[in-house]
Amino acid sequence: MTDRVAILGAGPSGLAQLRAFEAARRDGADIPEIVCYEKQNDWGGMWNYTWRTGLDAYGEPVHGSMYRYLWSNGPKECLEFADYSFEEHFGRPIASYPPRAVLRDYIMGRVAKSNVRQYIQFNTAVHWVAYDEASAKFTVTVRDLKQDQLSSEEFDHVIVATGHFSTPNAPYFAGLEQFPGRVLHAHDFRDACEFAGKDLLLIGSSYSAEDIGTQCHKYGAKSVTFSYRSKPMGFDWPDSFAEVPLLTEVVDKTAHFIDGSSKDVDAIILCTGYQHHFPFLPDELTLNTHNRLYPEGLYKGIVSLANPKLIFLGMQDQYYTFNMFDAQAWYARDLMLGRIKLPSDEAMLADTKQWVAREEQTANPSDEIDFQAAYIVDLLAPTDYPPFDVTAVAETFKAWEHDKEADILGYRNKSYRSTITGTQAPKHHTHWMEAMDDSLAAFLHGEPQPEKKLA
Ligand code: FAD
Ligand code: NA7
Repeated sequence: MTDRVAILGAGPSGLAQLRAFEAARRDGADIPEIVCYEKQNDWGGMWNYTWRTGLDAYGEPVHGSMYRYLWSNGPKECLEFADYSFEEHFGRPIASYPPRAVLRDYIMGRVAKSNVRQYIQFNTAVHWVAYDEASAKFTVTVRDLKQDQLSSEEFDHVIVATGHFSTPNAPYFAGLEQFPGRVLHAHDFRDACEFAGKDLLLIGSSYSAEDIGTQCHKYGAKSVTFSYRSKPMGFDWPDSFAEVPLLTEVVDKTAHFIDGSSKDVDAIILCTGYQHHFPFLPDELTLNTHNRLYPEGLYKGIVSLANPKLIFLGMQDQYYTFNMFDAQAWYARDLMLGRIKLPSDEAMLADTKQWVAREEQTANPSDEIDFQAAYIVDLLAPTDYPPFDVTAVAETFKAWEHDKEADILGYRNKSYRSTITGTQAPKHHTHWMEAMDDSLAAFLHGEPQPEKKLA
């Protein structure tokens, strides 16, 4: 096959694309020539922890938004690969909520067993993608960060797998510039210990606010106040937490809220989400969307309606993660191998509109989970991805939602059954609130830490 494919990014989505091609190659298929560009010095994407914030060693924006002590915020049974179980990777069943290093090890384990690393050019940042109608080819311009050199190559397809949780959405609030403490976005949050003994204000009411707030509490924050724009999270928080409506202004250390209440705080963390940001794409190829389950402009949630040879992976708001990226990558691979044919532009637009309309009918997390499950079932139908009970995973997601509602600080002590192996996960040796060491060694081999009794 003479086609050339560029994969931008070697995080879970880019690696899923490499794995999908590798599976076809092993089955005897003729696969295209692949080049994967990754600006970090290793694969793993968001799951690589970095202490850096702002710019990296070469002046590129730091990709990482993950922080120390980050544990999976959903059961691992909901993100398990159908072709590589946790049990296969670790050689035994493990608990349902692993910390970051353990999940990273799992993602890496699958690709390390194939020879796909050879396709990746590390320390290489994509700077521009152009499409030429006459030749029907893309030109991808990259900078070799170590050599500080630009170069360009031509491709028939471009897969954008650069993630969308790296460029902060950072709104302004009056008085922030005179606030005497730290003001930061969740993207730059690294270590909860910095905030021990402090009164914290977190703006936002979604995953980042919830998780950073609970981490800070776990590592000794004095109080955590969440300020919401639309609605509170509504969990049964311990006494040192509060949920208040939106911040209006900050005067010295005092935060004022729209209901007239106020609170003196030591630091402010903007947990206000991220922008889909593609500085390497021209206007006519870019994806304009907010964080939603079915971004407009993408047929099957992946194929650009602006140019169907341009594919985006992982651009959805995510319940399903790694296994959804696999479904997308298998579908995208089969398009590029000619196994799946695209319908007319009109049919692609009509199909996309009906999914977008369907998303708009969702009213609660349970509907959203069912919606994303239906999307994945639709994607997988024409592919040879191994059997994967998407609906059973949706039920596990609903159990997770329920367990969170019941106990926001204790839900990570629960365990669930793998739909891939049928194994019920063992309980972890230590309750999450007492598990202060988030290393792989402590998780897999650590001694149980006794549960502290509340005074
Ligand atoms: P990413 O992992 O973001 O990878 C994108 C890759 O593209 C990176 O390696 C980056 O360096 C590279 N890249 C970007 N721009 C360029 C460029 N111009 N040139 C070259 N390379 C580039 N998911 C879960 O399943 N469970 C969790 O518990 C969970 N917790 C999360 C916590 C936080 C704080 C965040 C931010 C996300 C969390 N997620 C979680 C979601 C997470 O984003 C996905 O699991 C997954 O990492 C997405 O994979 P991706 O490959 O699409 O993007
Ligand atoms: P999300 O899930 O996109 O949520 C963003 C939150 O920020 C949400 O509560 C928004 O409120 C809030 N927001 C956005 N803009 C504003 C302004 N201007 N003022 C106040 N509040 C605002 O992002 P997260 O970072 O929580 O999660 C992203 C990923 O990171 C996720 O997959 C996790 O696993 C980790 P809204 O509800 O829209 O009113």
